[in-house]
Amino acid sequence: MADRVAFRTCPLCEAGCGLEIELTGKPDGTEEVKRIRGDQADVFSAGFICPKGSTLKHLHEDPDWLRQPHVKRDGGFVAVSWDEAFETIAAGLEPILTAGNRDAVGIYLGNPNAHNLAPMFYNRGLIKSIGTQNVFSASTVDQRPKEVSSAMMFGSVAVPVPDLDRTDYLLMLGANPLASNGSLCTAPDFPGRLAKIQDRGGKIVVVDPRRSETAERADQHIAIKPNGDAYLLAALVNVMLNDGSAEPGRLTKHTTGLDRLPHLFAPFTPESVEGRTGVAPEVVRVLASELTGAPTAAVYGRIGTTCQEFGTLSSWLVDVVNLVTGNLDSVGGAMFTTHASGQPSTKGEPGRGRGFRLGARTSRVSGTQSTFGEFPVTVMPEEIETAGDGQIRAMVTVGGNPASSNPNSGRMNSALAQLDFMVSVDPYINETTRHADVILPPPSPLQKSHYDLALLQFGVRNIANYSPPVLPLDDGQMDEGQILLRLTAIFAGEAASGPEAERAAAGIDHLTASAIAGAATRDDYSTVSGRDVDELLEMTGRAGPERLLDIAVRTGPFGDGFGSDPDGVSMDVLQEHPHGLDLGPLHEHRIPDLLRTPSGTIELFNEALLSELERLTDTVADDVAPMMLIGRRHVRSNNSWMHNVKVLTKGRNRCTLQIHPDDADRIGLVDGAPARVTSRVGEVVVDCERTDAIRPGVVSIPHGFGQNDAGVQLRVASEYRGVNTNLLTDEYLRDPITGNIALNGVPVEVVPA
Ligand SMILES: Nc1nc2c(c(=O)[nH]1)N[C@H]1C(S)=C(S)[C@@H](COP(=O)(O)OP(=O)(O)OC[C@H]3O[C@@H](n4cnc5c(=O)[nH]c(N)nc54)[C@H](O)[C@@H]3O)O[C@H]1N2
Ligand SMILES: Nc1nc2c(c(=O)[nH]1)N[C@H]1C(S)=C(S)[C@@H](COP(=O)(O)OP(=O)(O)OC[C@H]3O[C@@H](n4cnc5c(=O)[nH]c(N)nc54)[C@H](O)[C@@H]3O)O[C@H]1N2
Ligand code: SF4
Ligand SMILES: [Mo]
Repeated sequence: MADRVAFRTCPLCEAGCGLEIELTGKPDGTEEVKRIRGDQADVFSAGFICPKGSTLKHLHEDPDWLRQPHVKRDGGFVAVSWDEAFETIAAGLEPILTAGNRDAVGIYLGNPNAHNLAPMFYNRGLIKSIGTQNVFSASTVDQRPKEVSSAMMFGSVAVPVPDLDRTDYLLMLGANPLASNGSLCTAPDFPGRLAKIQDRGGKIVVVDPRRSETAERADQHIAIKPNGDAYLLAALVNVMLNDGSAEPGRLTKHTTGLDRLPHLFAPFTPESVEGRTGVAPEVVRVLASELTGAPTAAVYGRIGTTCQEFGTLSSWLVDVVNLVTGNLDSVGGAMFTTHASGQPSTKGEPGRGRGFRLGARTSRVSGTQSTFGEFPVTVMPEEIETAGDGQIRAMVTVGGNPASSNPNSGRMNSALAQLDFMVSVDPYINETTRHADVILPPPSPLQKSHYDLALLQFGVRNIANYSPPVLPLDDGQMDEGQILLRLTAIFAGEAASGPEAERAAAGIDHLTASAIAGAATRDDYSTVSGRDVDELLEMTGRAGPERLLDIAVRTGPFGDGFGSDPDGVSMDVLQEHPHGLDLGPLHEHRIPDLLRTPSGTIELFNEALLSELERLTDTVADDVAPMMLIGRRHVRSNNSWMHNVKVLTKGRNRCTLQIHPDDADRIGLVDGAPARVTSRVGEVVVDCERTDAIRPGVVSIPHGFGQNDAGVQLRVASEYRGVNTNLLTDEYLRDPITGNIALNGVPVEVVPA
């Protein structure tokens, strides 16, 4: 029997499932987790859970999860006090900061930041206090092309999500939610939601070079060639324009550029693109007529469409198809989530804004343009290696493992090894943090509060869900928000240790709260317009991230406006709803109010997109590489950092090279034999797995493995038989608009090893 049951949202992936956590008391007064199950009462996940969800207990108890700061001495790490760690950081940074150019410090933010409340609020202040232009994040090995295409069209990062629960027809490209549980589409129990589409007579089509777990369950699988998506989508538009079925409906009057479509899409006939897609013209024509003929339909693209050479163009084309089929912003189509804690599309004047500008800055070495204040990670190594004013000499990593997750790991590792100083906020000594001089470990997920500030923006329903920490901090641990505030204070020139440092951290927290509240009071269209900031801060009656969340939610679209709508949402209300607050299905007809473009319309074209369309036109008849590498995810792993959980890694080796039997026979590879895979940048030797699930001419290796490098202290993960596929991915193979890496479609050679 449990002594206590706690409820908490799972922070491990974008699905955000509700967990029911049973705890028992121990004689020393502390508590132990007995069992973790899906929370049947969760308003969004209704009991669904994947094999990773219950491993929050294992993460919490993992002996390799650091519980004290670690400092490198004589080549090894030793545990120290927090004050000592922060003093070491201040001393290590001193020569770099006094030299003047703040660009000498780079910062990399990894994926877990998007799943953690405190960093979502405090990282911005940290970046500001470092004062560098060298800001990098996992976004540019991931979804940046989709954010940019959305911002170009709608004026802010408003990413349409497929209305899974009401659609009649779902076309998914480069997404495998049966393994990933969904991405840029927050939908706990994605598999169940897909099954219901079929149960109600709808159809699911999956476009993927591999017959993925999702393709297996779909009604139709289209085995496209890697990088073929932009050509395929362009051909769909071509067919719809030619047969007159393209009909944006009510959005016609809210869109600029529709008249240019016929001319620009004329080159992309189903016949002309076949060489690039490997898809028969007849299949394209049927797909086009099914999309326009279905009562409602949604097109959804993910990693296979963003992490490829036409990332932004493919992402844009997904929504062009949603638009011309009349399915954008309407029920059952591709819709916009209304996020309780607010988002750019719910702030400022409805229907108009400054829009999106590409490349406010250019990088020092290669002149690569920034997006949303960041440079693509593809330029991080060259910024570290290349001497000159502004060369990166120190790095701060927060919840990221670029040495494993970023392209050309060989080069990335040697770049990180060249730094004068490095600080990592991270629980593990892994491929990246082994290069650090100081590691500052956050507590485990069970010791943190949670609210999916980032991911509920992409919900297939409007949901708000707050969880308090399940377990307290142990002696000697520090809250992740505090860690970030203390680090921020050091860059701001404040004290690194003692009560003065704590006061400085509290001061920065207060500034953060004032800034968030101030932005709302200065917004003429907000419910707290003109109110007094200090009064609002006082009214929250809370501290830290909870105070910030209270402000965000109360000034958000469902908020109580600090009194203006007594029935509205606040932290008090969220705390009264431990299973989450369901704010209903997605609202249709958000356009035009949602738009933040200068014209007040959906802007279909700009110079960058036109030049990519031209490149698409110019390359339509080109040959593709004879063998191309793509990635793969498995439900039991999570990027590079959960292979230390034994219950997840047991069983057969999942880090294999999947190869079609025809290719394997030609090359002379039997099942299980070692294959040598070579790309422009590196090579790996990996066990081969013959399977007809993959298209001939394509091989697949999952990422996040190969964690046995010297210095890595992950007892379970280091024993796993695997290789790092990012030794093969090429930092110069990228989407030209965003610089986002093309992790898929990497030309490789495969031979027996
Ligand atoms: N279990 C688990 N869940 C996760 C993660 C994890 O590592 N493990 N990671 C999380 C993260 S950070 C993210 S971003 C999401 C990603 O979520 P998804 O995008 O759904 O994840 P993937 O499984 O990588 O699916 C990408 C699919 O694209 C296919 N593909 C590759 N190249 C192409 C191409 O050129 N065209 C097309 N059409 N398809 C292509 C691949 O074969 C693969 O099936 O998953 C999240 N969830
Ligand atoms: N070949 C290939 N490479 C890929 C991908 C692919 O599909 N194929 N997918 C890409 C994608 S979509 C992504 S998002 C990136 C991810 O890239 P990264 O975010 O750089 O890497 P992760 O593997 O997610 O590593 C997360 C790090 O955060 C730490 N961590 C875990 N929990 C916490 C926490 O609560 N707080 C802090 N501070 N740290 C924590 C872990 O120890 C680990 O070091 O990988 C990319 N790499
Ligand atoms: S699908 Fe699994 S990892 Fe993702 S939130 Fe749900 S339980 Fe957690
Ligand atoms: Mo990701």
